[in-house]
Amino acid sequence: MLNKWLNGLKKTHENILGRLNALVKFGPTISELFYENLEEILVTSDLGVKTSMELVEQVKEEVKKRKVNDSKEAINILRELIFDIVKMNNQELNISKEGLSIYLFIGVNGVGKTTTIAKVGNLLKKRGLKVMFAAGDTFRAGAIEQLKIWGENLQIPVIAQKEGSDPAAVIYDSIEAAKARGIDVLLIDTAGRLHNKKNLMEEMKKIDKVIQREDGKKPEEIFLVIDSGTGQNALSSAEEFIKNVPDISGLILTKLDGTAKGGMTIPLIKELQVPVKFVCLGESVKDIEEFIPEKFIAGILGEE
Ligand SMILES: Nc1nc2c(ncn2[C@@H]2O[C@H](COP(=O)(O)OP(=O)(O)O)[C@@H](O)[C@H]2O)c(=O)[nH]1
Ligand SMILES: [Mg+2]
Repeated sequence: MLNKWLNGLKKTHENILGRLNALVKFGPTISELFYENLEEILVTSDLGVKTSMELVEQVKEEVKKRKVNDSKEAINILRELIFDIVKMNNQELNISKEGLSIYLFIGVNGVGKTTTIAKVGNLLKKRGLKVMFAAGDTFRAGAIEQLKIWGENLQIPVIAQKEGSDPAAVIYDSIEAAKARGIDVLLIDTAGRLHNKKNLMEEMKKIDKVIQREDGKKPEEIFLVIDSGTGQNALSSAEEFIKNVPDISGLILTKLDGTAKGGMTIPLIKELQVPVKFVCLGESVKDIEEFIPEKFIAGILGEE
């Protein structure tokens, strides 16, 4: 299980831990240069300027307090401080005790929404839940087809209409069908285009209205799917989304396997106050993990 994390986060691990180890080798005792280099490593590992500076300041304080002068010790302190940030994350899924739960997936085109729906659907099905997909991204024919193929492979029913049809109508259909068939979790794909904010908000309002009317409550989860490869840009993009869709309940980070920028997870958790619920560590349907802080830390900073 930990192997999956180590493999999936290999590039980030090599980027951060590789350079931290080199730093310790280069100067076994703590100096001003050590802190400068440390900050540089954190910033260029996509922890963001703000979080990096704060972390270095905290390391300095702790080093003083604990009367440490070994740079290896300082790195251990850094590890504790990073763990303090990520352990605030609560990855538990919201699921209604009775009746239908609705999970809505939003995010920029190409980040991995449709693939992630397949992964989460498969995971929930394995846990014994009855799941269904709704092809709410009616903007591209490819997206509908892609979800149908996943549905066939995973033997999960898919509710879809033609390309260009109204997403709200597909969602309406899917809620009706899910209720009729006693489905536990309905996973809804969306086009979620951010490059046109007004469009996104209008679409979200419409979707929200249909769900409220048909299901009588808010979705149990609104997941913002984020491509980890976008590094620091992901933070500002996520902030935009949250401003426009304040009910976002969880983040899902995709493509961590393909990037050295996994450090972005840390400022994301710290700044957004929205938990990371899942991380995706590859393209196959099994490459998804609940975000477990201990495993994430071991994945990027190695096992203690
Ligand atoms: N390596 C890797 N590729 C991924 C991951 N998640 C999605 N992809 C790929 O990213 C591409 C876009 O995914 P898709 O689900 O169509 O994105 P959408 O437009 O947001 O629905 C596809 O080629 C996926 O196979 C992941 O965790 N790791
Ligand atoms: Mg899609």
